[in-house]
Amino acid sequence: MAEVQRTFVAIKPDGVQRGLVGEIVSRFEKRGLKLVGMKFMQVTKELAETHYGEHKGKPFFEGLVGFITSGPVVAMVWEGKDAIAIARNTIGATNPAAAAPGTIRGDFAIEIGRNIVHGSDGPESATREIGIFFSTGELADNWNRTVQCWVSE
Ligand code: D4T
Repeated sequence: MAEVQRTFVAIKPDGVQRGLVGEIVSRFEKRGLKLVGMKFMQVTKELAETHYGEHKGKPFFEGLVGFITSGPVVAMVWEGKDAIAIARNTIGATNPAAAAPGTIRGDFAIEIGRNIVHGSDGPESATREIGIFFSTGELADNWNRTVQCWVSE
């Protein structure tokens, strides 16, 4: 039986600027995940450097921090069975040039520095990223998604 997980997903500044917020949120809703957190926010340099800490020192790090702080993002937490892998395969490969059609990146992006959405890559990063972006009180998990019985057995 798959484990119920939470994952952190963010629509990056390019996704917001391109008017793709509704489209992207809709894909996670339609897939069957439950929304437990969402906010429209400006990422500070400090938050960006913490979030992308594993990439510090890499050649693309400064550009990545500059990009993610260049405009507002939509930060979200989605919950469901195997939510981390499901969100990742809804998003598609990191490099949109290699992302399958039907995935968000495969449908809306063409290069890695403008890949419009982020999704946690494992349970540890999901916990870490949710903790960086949300306080406990900002998560609204005391609701039943009534269609859930039609999504999961
Ligand atoms: P994010 O974190 O944005 O969801 O991307 P991934 O989890 O799919 O991929 P990642 O951590 O390896 O990369 C983080 C972020 O850095 C950008 N990037 C990455 C880049 O601009 N150039 C590069 O060469 C790489 C490897 C894209 C995503």
